[in-house]
Amino acid sequence: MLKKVSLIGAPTDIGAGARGASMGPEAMRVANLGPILQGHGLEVLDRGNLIGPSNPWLPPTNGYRHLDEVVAWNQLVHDAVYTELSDGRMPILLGGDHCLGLGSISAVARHCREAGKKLRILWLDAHADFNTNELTPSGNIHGMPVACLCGHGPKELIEIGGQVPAINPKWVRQIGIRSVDPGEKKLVHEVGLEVYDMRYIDEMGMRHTMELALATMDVNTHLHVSFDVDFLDPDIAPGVGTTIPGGPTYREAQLCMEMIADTGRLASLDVMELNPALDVRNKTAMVAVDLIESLFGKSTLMRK
Ligand code: HAR
Ligand code: MN
Ligand code: MN
Ligand code: MN
Repeated sequence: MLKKVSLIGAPTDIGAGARGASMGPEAMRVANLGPILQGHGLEVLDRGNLIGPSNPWLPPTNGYRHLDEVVAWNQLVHDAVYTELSDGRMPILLGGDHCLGLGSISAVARHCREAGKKLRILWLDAHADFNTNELTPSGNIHGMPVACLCGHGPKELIEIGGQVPAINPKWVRQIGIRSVDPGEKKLVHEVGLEVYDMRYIDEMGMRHTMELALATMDVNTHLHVSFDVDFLDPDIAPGVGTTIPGGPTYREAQLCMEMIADTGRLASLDVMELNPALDVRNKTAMVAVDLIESLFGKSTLMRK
């Protein structure tokens, strides 16, 4: 069966602490994402870019920076992702900062609810993105989407998917985490999020980590991957707004993607936080495209 995918550009840095993620979608296109996926036998439609409010670059109010604009962008993303899923196509959201994971995953959760599918979410990130307006050190909403999805956040945001909470924290596995704020860490423990942090990956290895993170999936599972490019070690991925040292190497990241591909359950994807203003000759975009190829089954394996 021909797999149909749709690229959705969301050119905004509305939830971020640095400008530039708004250029992410175009950098992914320049790195040839569409044609490369076609080369792997996928039918690729580029839906172009969503058009939302510009970034007024204001300080936070009530612990949120640009809340109204973040709501507007997430509503646009929700509707676009939901439309593709309803059409039987796999949405690939090209961010844009990670606040948009809320719009994307709330749409995926709605689709799964209606289709009677079991949802699993892999959150690949250096950060837990589980802040609230009271816990956040910055007010930047890209540090809050997982909390919002789990029902901790402002009404306008948490209601976007039509049900509060949009997801159960038990559906989430976070991988690569190495920067969590003190209050955020407490809340992550309270809700019982399954987190494979870098210490775990260092000690147990990526293979064992992914075996656990991908367990409990079955033929009825919709697997969503939310790939924050700052998941990767800054040595291979400098083009992000919030680099944190000590991330997965190129080989570890490849194995992670290959093991996801092996499940055959990938059904939606976000590629977030790519910041071309901070990149070096688009190399982070090229690494991201290379890893996405692995996610769709490119393999360096010799064995049959
Ligand atoms: N935890 C910090 C904050 O909330 C930094 C969040 C950075 N988030 C991202 N996305 N880059 O993962 O301000
Ligand atoms: Mn479906
Ligand atoms: Mn993130
Ligand atoms: Mn991050």
